[in-house]
Amino acid sequence: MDEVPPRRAAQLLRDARRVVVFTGAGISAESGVPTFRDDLTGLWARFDARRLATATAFHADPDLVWGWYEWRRTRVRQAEPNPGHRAIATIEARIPGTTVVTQNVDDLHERAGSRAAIHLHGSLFAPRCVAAAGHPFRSTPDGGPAPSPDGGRIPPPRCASCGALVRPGVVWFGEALPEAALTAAVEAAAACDVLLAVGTSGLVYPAAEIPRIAAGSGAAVVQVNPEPTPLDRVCAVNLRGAAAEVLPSLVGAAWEVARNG
Ligand code: BJW
Repeated sequence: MDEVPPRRAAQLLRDARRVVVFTGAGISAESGVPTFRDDLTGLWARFDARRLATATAFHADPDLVWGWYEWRRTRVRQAEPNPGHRAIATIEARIPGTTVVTQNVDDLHERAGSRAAIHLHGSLFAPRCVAAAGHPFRSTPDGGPAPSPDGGRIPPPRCASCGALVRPGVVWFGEALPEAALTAAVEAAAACDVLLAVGTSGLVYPAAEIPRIAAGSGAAVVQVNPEPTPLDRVCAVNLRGAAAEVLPSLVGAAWEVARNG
């Protein structure tokens, strides 16, 4: 970490009126949800993204892809928000002009108390059919076969409205991000005083533009990540550490600063 407690970041947060918290898989790592690109523990260290996270892969082997996403959905259901998610909900409560923008497809921000997180890459909990209309699919919570990890096949259900295959409601490589979500995220980033970038490798576009847009518009970018990332150079402060430790300490320091000075 640059400083303990991170005084400069705490002061930036205390003085901010409009904050964007931009999160990636690292925020959920300490809840037991694997990241994508971490060596050894990341999903892409164990699974081939080309066979699982593209529309082509789904059409080639829908049972494989649906089974993998059911396995991940089950893992997320069993996970709990960690102190990092809860610290972000505290920032929202303290600074009403806060927007949470996440690349994550889990629901841990919501379960920690965040009100209206913008999901740039969709959700594990919003499957829809593959037809152009994309009819939402209402799943029965625990109805289907139990998912098994490492490639257990499960046939996807069919859409009750049109009979098309149901697919995970996430954004795969080569697919457009949901337009309203991306527009809202870009607008919030362009207008904020402080952007907190938490637990993202900053490698996947267009989401990775969000902190760069904030920096380019004059915001102070504060990054929380145990590792260096390509975002380091646009950051005013880099806090090297795990989100579940750094964020509660940052929030504590911000309002400690507010009380003392
Ligand atoms: C911790 C921690 C702890 C660990 N505490 N931190 C420009 C240049 C080059 C390529 C492109 C470009 N523009 C577009 C592209 C192509 C592509 C792309 O970006 N490719 C790059 C990988 C090269 N982008 C796309 O295809 C996007 N679509 C698109 O561009 O469409 C164009 C279009 C327009 C109009 C019509 C049609 C098309 C879509 C991208 C979709 C990404 N989807 C995924 C999968 C979602 C579903 C699923 O979950 O399976 O989204 S990929 C995966 O990466 C997932 C994530 O949201 C995303 C970002 O990953 P994230 O969150 O940063 O995680 P990691 O693992 O990378 O990093 C974790 C970090 O946490 C690390 O830094 C750790 O150090 C840290 N950490 N423990 C804090 N305790």
